[in-house]
Amino acid sequence: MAQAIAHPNLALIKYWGKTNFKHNLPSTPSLSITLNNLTTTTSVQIQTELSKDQIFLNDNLIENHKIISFMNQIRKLSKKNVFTVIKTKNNFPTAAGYASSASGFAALSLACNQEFQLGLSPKELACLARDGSGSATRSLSSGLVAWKPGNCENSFGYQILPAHDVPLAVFSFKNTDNAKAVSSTKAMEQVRKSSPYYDAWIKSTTSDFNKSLKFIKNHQWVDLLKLAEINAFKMHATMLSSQPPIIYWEPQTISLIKRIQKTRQEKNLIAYISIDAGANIKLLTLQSQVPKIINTFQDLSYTISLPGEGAKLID
Ligand code: 2P0
Repeated sequence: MAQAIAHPNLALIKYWGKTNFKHNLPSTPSLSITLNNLTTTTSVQIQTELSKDQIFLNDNLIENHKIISFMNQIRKLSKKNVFTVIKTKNNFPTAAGYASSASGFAALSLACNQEFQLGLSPKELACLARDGSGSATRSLSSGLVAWKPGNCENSFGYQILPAHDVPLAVFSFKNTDNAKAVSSTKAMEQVRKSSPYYDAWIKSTTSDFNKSLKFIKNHQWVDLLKLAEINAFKMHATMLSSQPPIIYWEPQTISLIKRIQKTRQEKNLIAYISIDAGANIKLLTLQSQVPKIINTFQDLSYTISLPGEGAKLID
């Protein structure tokens, strides 16, 4: 049996749009921060008597076509026609509002590499994780992680700065329990097909990505966070302009956006907003501002994450 852990990541510059669906090749470069305290633990065990994979999520037997098709790819790669028991657990406090596909496929790729003795290099592993779910390629690495468009062999997540050199913190607020109406895979495709702003988004976010690398190099952390907020809203603008429009936000999302914008001005806080394909808000700040932010949002429920490590095998 092989077992691995991985953390989710939050994109500061968003992956939104694909050039290839089978391999999750992105049309946009992205930049993310791996988050330390949210964890997926996944074990994979080959069991020769099985005739299909058995997948357990938090102890419940589930059907998951994305995992099955990923395991088919592993069987092909390894030339071993065997099935497995996969047990995966998320420790995510429900308050976090993170999808588990990034940490899930990062941990699964690592565990499969070991259990099937694939002998993949870190780059090959990062491409394999990307095939499972695009954002998973970024969860293999620690700290700030970039991922550029390219082909099957050269589009993968790579570290820009290790976790201990990144002075940022992320508050994940829980606004709503509503399940996502449209998956991000589907939403990306709808936007590509129907938003008149899609080409402008790709151009603009590519420029944001290049700026973000400069900000990191110069330690312009506040500039980086401001840019991340602008980038997240631009991504949502592509959804509002698609047909039919995709609106992930709930009324609580808007009220928290307004509150953060108002409070940061009044109290001179470093507090910027990021929102993924969902209704929950992430507040981006500097670690030195964490006590002030805690003090300001005492009435709300949230999780605080610091920059985290990449995926690794465990005993
Ligand atoms: C991101 N998202 O960069 C962006 C921002 C959501 C909004 O990566 O289709 O679950 O499996 O490649 O990785 C969510 O997309 O999509 C995502 P697939 P994935 O974090």
